[in-house]
Amino acid sequence: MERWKQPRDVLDFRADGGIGFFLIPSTHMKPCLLLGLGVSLFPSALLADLFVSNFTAINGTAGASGVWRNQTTGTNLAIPVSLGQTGGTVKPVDHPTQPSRIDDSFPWSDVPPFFPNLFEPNFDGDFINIEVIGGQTATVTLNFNAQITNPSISFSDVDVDTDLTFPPTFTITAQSGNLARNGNTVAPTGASVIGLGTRGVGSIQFSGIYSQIVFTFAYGGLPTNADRIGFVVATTTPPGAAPPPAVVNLQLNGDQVMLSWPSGAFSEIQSSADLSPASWQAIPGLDAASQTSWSGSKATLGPRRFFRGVRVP
Ligand SMILES: [Ca+2]
Ligand SMILES: [Ca+2]
Ligand SMILES: [Ca+2]
Repeated sequence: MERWKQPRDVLDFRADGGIGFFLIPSTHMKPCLLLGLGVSLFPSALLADLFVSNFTAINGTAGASGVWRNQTTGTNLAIPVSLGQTGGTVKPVDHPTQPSRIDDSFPWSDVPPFFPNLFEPNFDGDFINIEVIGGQTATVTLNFNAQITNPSISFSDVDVDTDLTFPPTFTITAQSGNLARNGNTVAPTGASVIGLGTRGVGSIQFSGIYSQIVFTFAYGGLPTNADRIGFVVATTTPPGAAPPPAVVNLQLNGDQVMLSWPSGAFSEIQSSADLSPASWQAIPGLDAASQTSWSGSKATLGPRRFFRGVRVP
């Protein structure tokens, strides 16, 4: 049943040794988009359980943490969810006028004129309230610690001067409410919603399997102003076990150092003579995304060399 609660968010109504070759654990520098599935507009899954991000703690101004929750059965899962951000401020739960909500009380519910598709899904959940000063941009990362199929993210209270941008590897299939999309950038249309005026409210549907959602929150207002937005993530597919991270294998064969890795696991294989972060460089001439092996001579590589696989946007 759709409920006629207003998603009214008063938060913004204020003014607003020796010779050796080493492998380093591979790093994933971009969200793991593992698989693309063709799915159309906001599928109605009336019989499926709803799984949502359930935050249980605000960790200073930089982030929040919690677990996945089966909203249908009211059961928390033993799968952590974490949120980190740079460039903005996560508001505390005890802020007198602009709190984050982690007590599952925020009504992500439809109101006219966007009934019945302002938010999808509709449920009482959390509202992680992130503030960005005019002219600044925050980068928000949600780590799922699981494979999440076809997630949606719902937003409330997005200023008309705010852009929300997702990486080009993310596949967005739909948006609801008064949100409009240009490529992977979402912004309010300016159409009015009861209780919120022209501020953006609605959900964004992704297709595919994601272990992470990343977006930038850029507020183009004056530096004396700030925008605050809240959001929550949901899916109707049970969170799947996260796959083990891909690794680069190393073998020595005479003078040859031989590397191999799973097809498509990395966009670059990097090497370095030491572990200083600035020293890593992609192996020249190697397209790691389409190739699965590489070899080089120890004589050329020098007395010590480290290797790692990396995914970059
Ligand atoms: Ca919660
Ligand atoms: Ca709805
Ligand atoms: Ca706002």
